[in-house]
Amino acid sequence: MESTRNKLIKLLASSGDHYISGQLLSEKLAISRAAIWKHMKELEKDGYQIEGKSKKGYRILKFPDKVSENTILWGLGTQWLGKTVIHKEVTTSTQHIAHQLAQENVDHGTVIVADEQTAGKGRMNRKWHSAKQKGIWMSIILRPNILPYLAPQLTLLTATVLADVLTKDTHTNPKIKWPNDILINHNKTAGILTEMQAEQDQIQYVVIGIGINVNQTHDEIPSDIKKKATSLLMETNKEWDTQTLIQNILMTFEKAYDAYIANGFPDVKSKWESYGFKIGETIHIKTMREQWNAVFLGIAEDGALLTKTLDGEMKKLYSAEIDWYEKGGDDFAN
Ligand code: BT5
Repeated sequence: MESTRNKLIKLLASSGDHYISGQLLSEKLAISRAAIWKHMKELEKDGYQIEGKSKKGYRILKFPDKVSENTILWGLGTQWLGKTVIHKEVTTSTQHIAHQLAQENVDHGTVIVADEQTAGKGRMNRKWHSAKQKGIWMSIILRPNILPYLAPQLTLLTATVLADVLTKDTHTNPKIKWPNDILINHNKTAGILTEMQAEQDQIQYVVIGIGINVNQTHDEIPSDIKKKATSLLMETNKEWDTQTLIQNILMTFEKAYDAYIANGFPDVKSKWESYGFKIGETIHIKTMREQWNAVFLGIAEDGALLTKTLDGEMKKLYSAEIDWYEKGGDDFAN
């Protein structure tokens, strides 16, 4: 059920610059005027600036520019995703919190968002830089009724969601580098980390971690990733409201996920391939033990990387790192 706070924000927002009287608010929300005043004080803590004038009523002067549980929930048009949002100003990693909560049986669709992570992580425990209020650092808990071996498809699905939202909202031209990187102009803007807890043929839960560089300037990108990372600000010369992006990601994710559960992987595969980086070109593939060059054909029905080696052998890969050959250079860039 929608909370009183959400209803209150909606009423205030819908009256725009006009005042809405305390009397009317208390009638519509069926609470006392003292209770309304208390809610107003709470909203101010979330960064809303509200003007209250005697005889006239209340109006919003400024919407929050910081993320909080309430500001994400407000205006979030989803059915099940993000109905519980947990926001932390600072945490080690939203993945850690998500695992703890998932083991305590929180709902499918619970979302954890942080302003800053002190131990943000990538795959194989690599470091993920997550500076304060510079990006989106969030984890989604899912309890999908699919076989565990299909869980990597959720990474590919998430990548298409991020690519869709970035294309639509920021008018950039994102590409997906298999399996989990979103690149803009060849540089990494976002990464996805899918972790799973499963028993035999049943998934207990999946945590999808999403990291997006939003408002870092070139100088704020840490030196170890300067050559290969970018942010939305750097690509568009514009600061972006992380809250709106989070809401759009959650709304787009919910639709894509529901369609995937209903119809399977084919639509995700074709969308992924429409954003796929270097499809049809020669890439460099590295696994723990070997490395070689091959033509990247696309992704298989199960989400694996589909390649053809230079001597014509088709190969499906489930776990590998890929680089690409920069024309005219001696090196493979990553
Ligand atoms: C990823 O791993 O790309 C997955 C990143 C997932 C981050 C999210 S944030 C919310 C949630 N909580 C977490 O703790 N994690 C998830 P991988 O493909 O392994 O890439 C890691 C590599 O990307 C690092 O080794 C660096 O080279 C590079 N890198 C680190 N921080 C970066 C950043 N902010 N932007 C771009 N590249 C970065």
